[in-house]
Amino acid sequence: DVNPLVCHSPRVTVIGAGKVGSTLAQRIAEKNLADVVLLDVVQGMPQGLALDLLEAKGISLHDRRISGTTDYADTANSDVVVITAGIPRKPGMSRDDLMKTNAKIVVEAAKKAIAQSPQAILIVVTNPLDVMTYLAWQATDLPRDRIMGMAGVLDSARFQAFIAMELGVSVMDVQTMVLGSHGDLMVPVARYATVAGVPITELMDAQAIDRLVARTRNGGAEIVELMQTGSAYFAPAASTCLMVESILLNQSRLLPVAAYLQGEYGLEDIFIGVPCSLSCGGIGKVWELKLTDTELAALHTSAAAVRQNVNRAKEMLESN
Ligand code: TXD
Repeated sequence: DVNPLVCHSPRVTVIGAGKVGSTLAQRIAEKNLADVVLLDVVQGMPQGLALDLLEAKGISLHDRRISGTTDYADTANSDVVVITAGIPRKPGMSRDDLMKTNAKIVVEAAKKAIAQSPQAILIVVTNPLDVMTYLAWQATDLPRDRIMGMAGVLDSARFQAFIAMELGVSVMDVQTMVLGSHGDLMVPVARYATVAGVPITELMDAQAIDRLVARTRNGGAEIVELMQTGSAYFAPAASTCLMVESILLNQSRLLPVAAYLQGEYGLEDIFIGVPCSLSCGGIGKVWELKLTDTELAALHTSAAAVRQNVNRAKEMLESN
């Protein structure tokens, strides 16, 4: 007789075995966090990637099971499901151009995955992020603590990297908090950015801060312009892995994630980036920070754009 508590390995399903999905699978396995199921629509591709990752196990020294599939039945009983399926941005494309194609993909993926793993915590990564997370929530009817979108961790990591480079300090001493939607209207809160506890407003002038804030807002596009054939995936996968880790290890890390709001920050019925603690139940708490009038107005402007796009996406889905 096996003890189910001892013998249960956590299981993470990653839907979409593309750049972000496959890099995420590698990180989760190599950090020994969970067994990973990679699912994609392209027959053979997730199986091939899983085999490739499996063949590296002896060198990267972990024992996690990694499998690839095109069949949702193989994802059953996952603890966490991450949706990265979709098409990424091409040069000149806005995140919203992706909306129609990705809306259909995400709704289908969310429904099929949660049907197999009704207890799972769902993390959406596909763009446009805040809109896709809302649609996935509607499609699954998950309680709000078990569904969220990844964007704020990535945007904060970018802001963190730019501050460290600007000041010539270790990135490990820099802490940042980027709120709002994942897009041009995101809200990097400079007041809450610190270097070893010192607010950056004490360490650089307003012009420099504005420049870094602008680069953070443009962070995704900067990489798309350079790469031409795809979008960023190392930092996005690392950011998603951090959320998965905080959940699976029950760490309660305070991270900005796209969460369903019910009145917090004066917003409701919307998914948008706010600070949350992530633990084994998903979102343990949505933290309501004190924002200045300007910061709150920026958050509301970004929420208004998300709301408009959610409505457009719903119309697109209803029209065919
Ligand atoms: O901060 C963030 N949230 C993001 C979001 C950061 C980086 C990337 N972001 C978005 O993630 C990006 O705009 C895309 O919408 C997704 C995935 O980006 P990635 O760079 O990984 O794209 P790829 O390499 O094209 O991979 C997408 C995979 C590909 O293998 C497809 O075959 C697969 O998705 N796909 C599907 N899988 C399962 N089911 C369906 N229906 C499906 N359709 C496509």
